Amino acid sequence: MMTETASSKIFKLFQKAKKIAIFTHINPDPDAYGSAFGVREMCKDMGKVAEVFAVKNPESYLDQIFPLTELKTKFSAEEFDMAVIVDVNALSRVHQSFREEISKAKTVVVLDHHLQGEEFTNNQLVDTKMAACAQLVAHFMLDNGQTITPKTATYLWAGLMGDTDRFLHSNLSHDVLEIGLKLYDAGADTQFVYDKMYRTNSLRDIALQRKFFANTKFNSGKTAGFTIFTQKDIKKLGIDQEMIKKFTNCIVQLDGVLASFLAIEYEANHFKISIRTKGLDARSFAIQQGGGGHVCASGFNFDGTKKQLRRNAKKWCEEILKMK
Ligand SMILES: [Mn+2]
Repeated sequence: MMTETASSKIFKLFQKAKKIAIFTHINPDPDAYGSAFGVREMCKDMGKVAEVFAVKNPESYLDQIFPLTELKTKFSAEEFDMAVIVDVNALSRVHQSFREEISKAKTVVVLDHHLQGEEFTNNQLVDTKMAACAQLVAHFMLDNGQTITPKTATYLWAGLMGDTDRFLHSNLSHDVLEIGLKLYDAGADTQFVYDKMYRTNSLRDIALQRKFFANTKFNSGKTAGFTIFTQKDIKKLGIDQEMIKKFTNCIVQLDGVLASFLAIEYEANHFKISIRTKGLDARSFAIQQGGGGHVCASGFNFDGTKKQLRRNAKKWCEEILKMK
């Protein structure tokens, strides 16, 4: 639990600033956007000028939940009093086009729930016990006497659902449910979020899911699986990376499967690997590979060809099963 003093100290910075720029990590997910737009709404309700800066991925369900047409892409530090970075605690994971200007910002604040970070600002509110950054933002608002409007509650709910996958992951806690209840009571449009995130399966989604299983290789015991999506696959399906991530959990959810890897090629020979596990320490494994994350959901990067990736993947499937 965050200390009261850290929270109120950071909140004072929000009170002082008039124009606030909000950032998040590259390839934003529901928690990234949910936290960013949640903070934006809080700032607006406080009478501030606030903008979210991000480079969005191609059209996906995220465009239907969040007002992504309002995203700003050109940031100039001198036009703002403060830069707030949510759901990421490393400047290297913020889009490259913003980094230089962020380093010139008068005040930088980080609101996050990841363990690994770079010390680039003292104004950090980081709590790794939070399942989602949106959960931390909700606490931040409530602890500092801010009313969560239905609009803000909906954004934060989407973030909370994204990072817990509707209370599915082992990051579920009393506090997650309590904050969920508070967002519900604050008027979060839970059905709207569920419809956009989980209930809308297009024919393209079904084709993608079929391709997902077709692209998955299992170890001999069928206890670990590995799925690769190359840029070629992605182009052929007419989709974007974010749409694939919707199915990240589908392999580990299979009976008997304890671990799954999903590799998505973002640039030529640059893959992002997502690990999902049941009762195995995915986080330690990811850290060994230079990545990070949570115990049951984590990730790392891999640079190399698909062939090299395949070879490594076989090894990873065996190694992760030992991560008890
Ligand atoms: Mn998050």
